[in-house]
Amino acid sequence: MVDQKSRVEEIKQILNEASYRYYVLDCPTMEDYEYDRLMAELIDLETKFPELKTADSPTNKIGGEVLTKFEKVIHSEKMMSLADAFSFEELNDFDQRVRKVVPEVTYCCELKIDGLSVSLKYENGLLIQAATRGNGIVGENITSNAKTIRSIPLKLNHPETVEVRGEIFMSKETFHALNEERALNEEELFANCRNAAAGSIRQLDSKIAAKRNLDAFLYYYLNEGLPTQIDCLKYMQSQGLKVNPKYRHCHTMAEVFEYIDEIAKIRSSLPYDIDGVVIKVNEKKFYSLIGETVKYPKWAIAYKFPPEEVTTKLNEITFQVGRSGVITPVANFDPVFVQGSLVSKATLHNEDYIKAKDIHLHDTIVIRKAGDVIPEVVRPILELRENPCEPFRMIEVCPCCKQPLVRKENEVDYYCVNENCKDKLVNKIIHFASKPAYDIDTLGDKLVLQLYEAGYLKNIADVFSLKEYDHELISLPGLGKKSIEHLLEAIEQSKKNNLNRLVFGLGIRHCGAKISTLLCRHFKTMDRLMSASYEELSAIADIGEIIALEVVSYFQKEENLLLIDRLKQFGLNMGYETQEIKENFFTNKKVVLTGTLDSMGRTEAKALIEQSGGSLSESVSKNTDILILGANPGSKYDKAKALGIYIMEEAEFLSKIEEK
Ligand code: 1X8
Repeated sequence: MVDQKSRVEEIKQILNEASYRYYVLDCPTMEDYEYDRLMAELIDLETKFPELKTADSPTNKIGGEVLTKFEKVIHSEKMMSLADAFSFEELNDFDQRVRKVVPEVTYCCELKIDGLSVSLKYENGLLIQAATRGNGIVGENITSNAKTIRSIPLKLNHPETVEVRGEIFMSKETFHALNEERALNEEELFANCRNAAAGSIRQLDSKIAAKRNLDAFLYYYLNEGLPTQIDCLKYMQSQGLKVNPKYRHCHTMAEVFEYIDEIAKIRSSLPYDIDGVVIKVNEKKFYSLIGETVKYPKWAIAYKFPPEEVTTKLNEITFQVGRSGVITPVANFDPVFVQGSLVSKATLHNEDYIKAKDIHLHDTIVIRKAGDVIPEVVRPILELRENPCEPFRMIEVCPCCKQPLVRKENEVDYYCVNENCKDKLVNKIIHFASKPAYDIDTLGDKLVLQLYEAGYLKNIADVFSLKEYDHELISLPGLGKKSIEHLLEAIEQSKKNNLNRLVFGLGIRHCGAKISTLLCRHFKTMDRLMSASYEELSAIADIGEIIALEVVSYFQKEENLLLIDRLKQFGLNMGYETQEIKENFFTNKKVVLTGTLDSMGRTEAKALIEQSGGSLSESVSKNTDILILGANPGSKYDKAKALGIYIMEEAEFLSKIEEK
């Protein structure tokens, strides 16, 4: 036993040292097979003698714990976000604000890693807890997953009780490999490194998280005692914590700008994604003097790089036919990576847009992500245009049914006005079945197209006659007995839907989900809505003349009346029921929301509170009953705390709504 104990200690030390050299210092000193062999021996010894397994054993890095959910963790100190700056001018403003308080500061500049923030707690040198940022006040306990990250030491070099904070991320290489594997398995791809890292750290099975090869850089050291940020970074390194080496001590803004310019040049060649540079006052003694807002410290700022622009070749402009018949030109280009994801198409909106940007076929074009998500064509590079060809010409016939297109007066869009155009009909049915409309989730886009092509679906009402063909449907490729049963059951169930879903699903022009609900709340039944006059409609708050005209004209058309008649015969709910509100937690309560919620937007939260008999107000006062706390809360949080108002987090809000 004594022998085994010393052997375990020996292997642990060798493996931990090897890991540190490999993952923290980026300087491997041991062959993989040697590492694996020692690891296997250690697993074997720990299985035979479980009492020899310790918290810092490298076998923890393999994962093993499977959770049912992540527990909440209240951060001992709020995890703040950073104020953003998008120009050097804004950085100069920051510098002036700082120097007004303390003229003699220097700055520590670091890379801003595009991952997810983490807090690590070490007790007497042992990692005891890892938590996500969450809303800054409450995060999730991700200890078992964080322990599998090989650059996060389970034990510090010198025993100490301390909290450190940093960023968990996935390298570009790991991200591409993971997506390749997912593509092979026909799994949904991650859009970028950050999403892949976030998805991996939220795995309940730590063995899966362990395989994702996550990494981490640490950048905050929450112990007092070290006078500067640079000292903290150096000390963290000496403790075995992984610190990004590209930090720099800058004494003037000119030096800061030089640093930013240098980083911008090497950004794309870094093995991980960064989205900017963090500039922190270096001298920690000034932090309390400079202070903080409720959201972020005033002694630090994040300079965000302008959106990454890449060039590619425009190969083709194709055209899509929307459910209203609107024709949308789409740029098809050589696939390129933009801000971490591969794109090959972008909307060109309409003819005017293409002409204004002077985009020609086969141009070299500049692409970027608008709002960081949707790719857009910024401009063509005119200097690279080869043998100038004809400028873009809009098509004159529908790409689907070949009928002539119509450009309506005062509109930029062209329309296919053929009511029997296949793409139009298919897209109408897809819209009807979609989640925000009639929400028949088993009836997805591909199935709608398949059922249309097989002759079973021509319009919305045909969805409800599918059950008459159940025996025939089974013979369609890819459809089994079970899936048909599920589909037909979901269709039957959907008939109980409230009227607002049907009205939205009809696809009346300008009637989105919100307007449809407004109309139904007012008229209560389909019959009353159908017979509403233009005057009645336009008298409703938020219903303008254009919408009123569209509604009246929709219900004047013979084919629409026939469609609704058929839907009635199929037994669809034609009424809008507002449930009697049962007395519940929110009844007559004045609620305020601060920050953003993960699961819904403000409008939806408002609707839920109102449906529960409560009301949502903008600001906190002594009359406020409840504050709902979202991510990045504002000053409302501090005010509510000071007034002793009941504060609930998103999880509690959701469970209270559920209870109701
Ligand atoms: C966020 C980040 C910080 C740093 C790097 N990457 C981030 N994403 C850094 O300080 N080097 S600081 C920070 C924050 O305070 N929210």
